[in-house]
Amino acid sequence: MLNDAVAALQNASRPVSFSGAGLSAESGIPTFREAQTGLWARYDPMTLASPGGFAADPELVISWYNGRRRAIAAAQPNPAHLAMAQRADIVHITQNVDDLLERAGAGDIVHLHGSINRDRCSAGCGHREAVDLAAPLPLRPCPQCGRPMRPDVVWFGEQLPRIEWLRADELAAHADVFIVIGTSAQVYPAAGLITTARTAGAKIIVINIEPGVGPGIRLTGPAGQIVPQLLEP
Ligand code: BV8
Repeated sequence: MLNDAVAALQNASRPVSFSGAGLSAESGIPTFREAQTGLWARYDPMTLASPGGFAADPELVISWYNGRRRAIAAAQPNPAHLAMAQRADIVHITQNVDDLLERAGAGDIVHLHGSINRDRCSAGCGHREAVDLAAPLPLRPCPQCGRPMRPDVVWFGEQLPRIEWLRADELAAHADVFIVIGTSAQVYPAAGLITTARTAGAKIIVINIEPGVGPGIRLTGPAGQIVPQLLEP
């Protein structure tokens, strides 16, 4: 299976990767659907990562994000991030909001669900600010308009950023190899990119710690082990 995947990638002219939370799991970042631990165990991430959750308790949501920010600041890119960063021929589409691919040195990354290392005005006045992940600020007013600042990520029920979505859709529709790394493929429209790529004739390579079913070449195991074997044969 690995040899088939390596051969497919060696013959590819338009390879694209599509990653989810499993890519950052070995950097110590809990995946989105892993049971939340500690004080967050009683909260549903689907609620916290939503406009309704923020409206109901903005301070709770900001402290959830700031805990994730500090964990990401303390994390390091793992061998999967580093191997992906070495392949400038592969465009990386990710659902992840962390900056581990950037910190690994990857250049061309399409963040479908935004980035946790930025805040934006919750009222949409356009103000954005970089966030120091190691020392994130508490809930605070937008310096432009006074409404609360929020993480610059896409919450459930919110549209994906138009430019990133259109680019990702175009990439999936023209990829000849589509490498799916560490995602449960349950969140749409992002997960629909896999069908787009397959329908367009791309060879699908799926890397996941869980043995799955479905078409394509399935490489079962941790991304930190499998991705370097695939990208640095
Ligand atoms: C939209 C940013 C429409 C925030 C995220 C009801 C109401 C509203 C919307 C909906 C609804 N019902 C359905 C929807 C659509 C909804 C959706 O798809 N819901 C799902 C849950 C059914 N989608 C949306 O709401 C999207 N917007 O539809 O807008 C619209 C239209 C018009 C006008 C207005 C609106 C927006 C979705 C974006 C949500 N934001 N993140 C934040 O992070 O705080 S999504 C979140 O889930 C993360 O980004 C995460 O990446 C993503 C997907 O999850 P995965 O990455 O796959 O992570 P998961 O834990 O699930 O899986 C990990 C995988 O890794 C597993 O397979 C595991 O086996 C594997 N793994 C683990 N360890 C390893 C590993 N693999 C390899 N190696 C390892 N070591």
